Parts: sequence; C-alpha cells; structure tokens
Amino acid sequence: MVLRGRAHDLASELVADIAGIAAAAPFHHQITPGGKPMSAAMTNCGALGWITDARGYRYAGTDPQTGRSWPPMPTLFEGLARDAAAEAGFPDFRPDACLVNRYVPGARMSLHQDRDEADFTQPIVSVSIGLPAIFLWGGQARADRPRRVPLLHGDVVVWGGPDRLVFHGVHPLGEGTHPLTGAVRYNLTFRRAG
Ligand code: MD3
Ligand code: FE
Repeated sequence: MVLRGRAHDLASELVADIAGIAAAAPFHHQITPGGKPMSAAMTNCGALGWITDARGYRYAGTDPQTGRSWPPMPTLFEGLARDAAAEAGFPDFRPDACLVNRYVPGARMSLHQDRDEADFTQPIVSVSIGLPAIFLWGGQARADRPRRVPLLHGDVVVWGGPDRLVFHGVHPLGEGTHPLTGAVRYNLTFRRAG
C-alpha cells in the first residue's frame, strides 16, 4: 500500500532525527559479502540494526563501527511506522529495527529480497525523504522484469502479505537538489527483525 505524501509534513523533523542518529552512529558504506562497498551509505536505530560484512548479512544489537548499541528509535519514527502499518491491515506491527539509507546522485541498490528478518508475516514500512527515486518493484523470482515506481519526498509504503518477499531495488539516483536535504535521498525502512 502506497500512502503518497503521508510523511510530507513531518519531513523536517524526520531529517533532524536522522542527524541525531548519525551523530551517534555515523553513516557508513558497508561492505557486501562479495567485498564491494554499497553505494548507499547506511546507519540504523532501534534495538537491532542491519549489517553486512565478509561474513554475510544479519541483524546486530551493536554498531560494528562504534562498538555501541544503535541509538534508540525516535518516537516520531515508531509512531509513523505503526500508524502506516495499521492502516494497511497490520495493527500488531512493532518495529525493532530501522535501517536508514542515504543516497546521493548515482547511488543505487541492486535487486534483492529482504529476508534476514525472523517473521515474514510482519510487513516492512518504508519512508522516502528528499530527492525522488525510481523504485524497482520486481516479482517473486529474480528474473521477473521489475516495474518502475516513482518514490517521492514524503511517500510511505507498506510491504506485506504476498509482497513481503518480492525482489526490489532502486535505480541510480538522478542529479538534483531538494530544498530540505540538498543532493540527498534518505529512505527509512522499519522492520520487525527479531
Ligand atoms: C519490498 N530500500 O533497505 S524502500 C532496503 O529505497 C531497501 O532505500 C530501498 O530495499 C530504498 O532493503 C527500497 C522500499 C522497500 C523496502 C523493503 C521491501 C520495498 C520492499 C521489502 C519487501 C518488498
Ligand atoms: Fe530491501
């Protein structure tokens, strides 16, 4: 379910919260198991954070960069995610992880599934802030040709049920500047990881 513009009026507060998170847990280009740095810089908040390194992909309670727990999930983040999930038919969603992705022009995310979480009956909620992106919405098989869906500043999307394990990605970000974020797109993804 796409909730177009749902976070629009909260965006400046969300960006301020992202700055607070990044002050405690700096953005970092994580290394994939294949040895390449990801083009989106990432950090996390909440009890668990998504990490990748030579050993693989997983959730961890500690930021490998700092050795400390991830910063807590801001109340505003959690409320937005829970309200969106409830509206889409998931009244019991209680996120324990929020992955924060930061894209600059040229950054992308190749087709993948989100399958490091414990319970695939729980949805994922995403919030887009800043520059627009073309989201690649694939199918149940990697070879299914993805549809291109624009994700714009303030858009909130809930992915659950049969769509929870679809392949998806982000087309390389185009050049541009946004009044709130400059030449940056942020994406928050809320998960029940543990
Ligand atoms: C569909 N992020 O962090 S958000 C990711 O824009 C990720 O940064 C993208 O894919 C981004 O893993 C896409 C939309 C999204 C997130 C999770 C999904 C779509 C999804 C999980 C299952 C199906
Ligand atoms: Fe994903």
